[in-house]
Amino acid sequence: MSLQDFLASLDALQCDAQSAFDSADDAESFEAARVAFTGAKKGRLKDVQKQMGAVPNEEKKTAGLKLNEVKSAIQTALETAQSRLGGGDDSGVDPTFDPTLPGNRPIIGHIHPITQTINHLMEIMGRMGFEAAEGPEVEDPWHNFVALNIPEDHPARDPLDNFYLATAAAAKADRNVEGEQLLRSQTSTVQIRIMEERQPPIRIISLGRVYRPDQPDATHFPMFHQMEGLLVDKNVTMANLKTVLRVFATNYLGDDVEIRFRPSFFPFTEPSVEVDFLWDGTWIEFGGAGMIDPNVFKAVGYDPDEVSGFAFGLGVERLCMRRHGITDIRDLYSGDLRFLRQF
Ligand code: FA5
Repeated sequence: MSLQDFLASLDALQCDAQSAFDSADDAESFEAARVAFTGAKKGRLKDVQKQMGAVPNEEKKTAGLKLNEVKSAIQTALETAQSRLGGGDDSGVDPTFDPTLPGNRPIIGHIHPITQTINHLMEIMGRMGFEAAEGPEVEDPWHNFVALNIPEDHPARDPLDNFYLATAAAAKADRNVEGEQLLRSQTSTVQIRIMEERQPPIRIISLGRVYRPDQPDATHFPMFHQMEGLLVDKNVTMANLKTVLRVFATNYLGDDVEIRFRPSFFPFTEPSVEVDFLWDGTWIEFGGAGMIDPNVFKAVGYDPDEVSGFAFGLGVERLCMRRHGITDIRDLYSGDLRFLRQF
């Protein structure tokens, strides 16, 4: 068969197939056209393809190219007819899709119990007029220690009790850069930052993460949260501190909570106390508190003869655990959703 004859039969095939698919107006006529032109056994395309064997070898390349063109034109005509008639794969409807089956329930996000506790604490303290304030988690020794009346040789500054950061350059030189910057070990840093920025009267709380290289156990974790409170004004007394903490505790844990101050020591408060709450028959230490030390007022440029104030710092995890009956702090950070979804 000459190349010309082969190309002519391809043209005729394309022309006939095009008009058959274009004029198909129901499933039956479409199916008839499909079998007649593209059918695996008796389809005309198959026949013409067979004839290519008779085209001289040196002209087979041209013949093959044309054959592919015609094949894809017929396929396009078939698909166009198919989608016009609303059937087949192009309809966009998956034939295995059953709209009557129940849907997949989406997984709804969940607020972590510590975040829920933080929101709750802010709400209670907000009702007593305490405004939320924030400070950085990476701190300098001035805000974490010096301004808080913690001198250079104080054990609280020991490298073993803090997460000091190595600067890139110092780390490269393998130098000990203790004292440069650290992850804050307490939220009391925010007291300093706020007093440096503002003048009294001040009434703030700060809720955030703090870090200590503590061995994890049921009540300790190396990263935990504190709620810092600071009130500075004129004639502030220890009775004001106790009232604020009592109102807080009864709002958070219930009317039957009792509060106890135990004498203690913090370099930045004088006098200082440990704050315990009695709840469900047990006394538990929730944090520390006291009247702001005159040296702290001096460090931020306040006159200690003019102003007075109190501060407290409570462990947020301990508060959350007490309220929800959680017995191991590590459960809060295990990432186990079966545990977290309970709250
Ligand atoms: C302080 O951090 C003082 N800054 C508190 C303070 C503020 C005193 C203002 C006076 C004025 P302390 O180190 O005791 O204090 O920690 C306070 C509370 O944090 C503890 O009572 C406890 O509830 C919690 N806490 C301490 N270490 C951990 C830990 N590793 N994991 C979980 N909670 C902790």
